[in-house]
Amino acid sequence: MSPIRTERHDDVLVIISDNPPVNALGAAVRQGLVDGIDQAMGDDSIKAVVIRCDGRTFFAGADITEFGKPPQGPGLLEAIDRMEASDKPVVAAIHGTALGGGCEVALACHYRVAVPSAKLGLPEVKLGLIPGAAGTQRLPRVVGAEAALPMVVIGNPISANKAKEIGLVDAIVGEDSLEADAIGFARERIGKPVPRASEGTANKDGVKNPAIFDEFRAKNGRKLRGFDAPEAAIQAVKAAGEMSYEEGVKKERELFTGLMTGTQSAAMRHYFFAERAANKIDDIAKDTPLIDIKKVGVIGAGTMGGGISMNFLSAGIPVTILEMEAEALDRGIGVMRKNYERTAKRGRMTDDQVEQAMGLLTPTLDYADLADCDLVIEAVFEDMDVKKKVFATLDETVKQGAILASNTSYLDIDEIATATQRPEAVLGLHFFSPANVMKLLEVVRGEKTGDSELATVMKLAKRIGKIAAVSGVCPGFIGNRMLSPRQQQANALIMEGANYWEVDEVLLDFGFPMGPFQMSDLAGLDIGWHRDPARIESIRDALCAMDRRGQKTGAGFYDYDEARQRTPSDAAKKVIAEFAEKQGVEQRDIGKEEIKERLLYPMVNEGALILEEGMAQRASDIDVVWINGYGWPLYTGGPMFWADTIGLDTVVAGLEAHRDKLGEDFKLSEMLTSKAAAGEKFN
Ligand code: 3H9
Repeated sequence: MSPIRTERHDDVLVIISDNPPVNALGAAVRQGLVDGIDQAMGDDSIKAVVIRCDGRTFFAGADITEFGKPPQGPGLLEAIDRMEASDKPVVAAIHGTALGGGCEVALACHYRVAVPSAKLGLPEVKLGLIPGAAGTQRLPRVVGAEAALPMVVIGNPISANKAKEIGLVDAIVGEDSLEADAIGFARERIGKPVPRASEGTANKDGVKNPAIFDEFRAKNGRKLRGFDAPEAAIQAVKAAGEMSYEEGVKKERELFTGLMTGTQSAAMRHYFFAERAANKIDDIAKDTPLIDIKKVGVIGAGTMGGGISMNFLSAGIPVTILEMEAEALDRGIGVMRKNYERTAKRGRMTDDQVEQAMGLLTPTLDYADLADCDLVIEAVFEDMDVKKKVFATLDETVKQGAILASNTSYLDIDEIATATQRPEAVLGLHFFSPANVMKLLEVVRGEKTGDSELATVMKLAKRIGKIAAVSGVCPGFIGNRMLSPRQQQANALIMEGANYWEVDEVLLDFGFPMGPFQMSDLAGLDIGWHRDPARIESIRDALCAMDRRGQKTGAGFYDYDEARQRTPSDAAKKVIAEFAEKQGVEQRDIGKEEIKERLLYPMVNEGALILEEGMAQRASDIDVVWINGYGWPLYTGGPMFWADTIGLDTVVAGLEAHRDKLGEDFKLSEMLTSKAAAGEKFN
């Protein structure tokens, strides 16, 4: 049965798509649209057309699962060009999200009406693409190049009201009367000449002021670094002003096809599905009952506890926050308020919303106040004894049925659970700092963690805007466990003579936002330092002894100027060489290729070990963790997808070549070697 049906309302034909969950524009939908338009064109008694969708949203885009497969049925552009060609007015009636191909459908309609809650956008760039059904050519002709640029190049959707403001939407209609209002709107346009987006001239703003393209590049350069699609998107929007519509569409097609066949888009499409898969737990029944989370307790009002609390407050969930001392409690709450106020100052929150969020916060010094919480998260000092004491107290005070979570980044959740009489209630919720900003939530599943508890936190993660991935209990879980061999190799490499700034550069060039030595300088080299300048057991000790303690002292591995710009330091390089000599390590020249292989291949190997041990459900979960928690570049698809791209045999050969440098504890993953030998991939 076709997902498209039509309904007559006197002289107006309503074409309706019912293709759950998001009305993606697959082959059957495209065919149905063509048939619907043909029906309207072939029937003189039909004077106008409305296109709308059933379910939760207007078309949310092309069907991404069709990408990379042989095309079937009419192309999207062909289907929507027929709508625009019609002399009878065609109205898009938009609710939910009109995204990508869905927004292109709307643009090919002569008019667009939307409910206030609707959103419109061209997010193709987030899949490493640009719009491929004339979106880059129609949108600027309707709203101008300047307004089109952020929509096409950054890809964030805009609200219906904003769309009305820039001329993308013609009318805002009733939230509950979309169809009737759209039919009324269409009827008023019967017999009048129809406006066609392809004939619009708003794009000339980019011709009058061509500087807008370079200004846009300059303003967003950092955000777009390394990605191919945004530059193609800029070129397509620019072309809309310089070329005829037909030529512009050809140019768009060329750019689109180039991106579609490249590795970046494959990686980003992989990530799209990976993020959604990561929220699913294979061995838990879909109908597992969930625990209603109405109130959350957080233990610790430090940076972490405060940040964690803000996630819930922002989502409208009341939080009781506990500290040991009134002073620390006040300080923590002050910091939270300041963070919210800063967000408000930047226009991303209203003052009312700040008060609303802070109004949901209850400070306390008394564990008894946590008794009726449905979820308690501790964010106290990383020490097993301290954590166990906290959990024993929670076991005594918090109601049965509540979830008891630890924010530990490496401690054994199963051991923590032994401090309670209810290990099924215990799990890990590893937030990343700053916890109110970072997207990743590593959910640690203990041996005895209950299904309801686990399913509940996965659902809750979405509610608070986090991207969750499940890890089993192992030291460092997925993320930190894989960071460890990289850090170990970074340290080994500089001992062996690699320039530390080149180690950083290799990771920056790869697409990470920061290298390990920049990171150490930023964090401060004296974190956990024993403070005895005479005791030199590591490069860090040697640098701290010289008062090179990182950015805050103006020098660490690098030298820093007033503007905190870094330059490599000969002094630091000498310290490293001297320390290596003292340790009997001979230094040599090490090239960037070796640095890259030794930093990244052991991470892939560790990821494979994690899979082999069943600590991650799927390779793509590992990609989700590294992209969202550690800055692994999205356009490579994450460590496991990247390994698939370069070939697992290449990774194994590299690991074998460097094996004597990978440390005594290095263990080559059997899964990795056997997959490499069989020519298989992780994903
Ligand atoms: C495009 O349009 C190219 C054209 O310019 C050119 C063509 C020539 N296709 O996200 P959710 C699935 S590119 C296939 O959890 P939400 C999704 O995998 C496209 N499947 O829901 C999930 O499946 P499952 C441009 C899709 O309510 C289920 O639907 N458009 C697609 O949190 C529910 O999704 C986009 O990039 C799709 N297009 O969010 C928009 N979209 O249940 C992509 C979703 O098996 N989509 N699925 O895991 C989204 O941003 C969100 O899905 C949306 C809903 C905001 C719509």
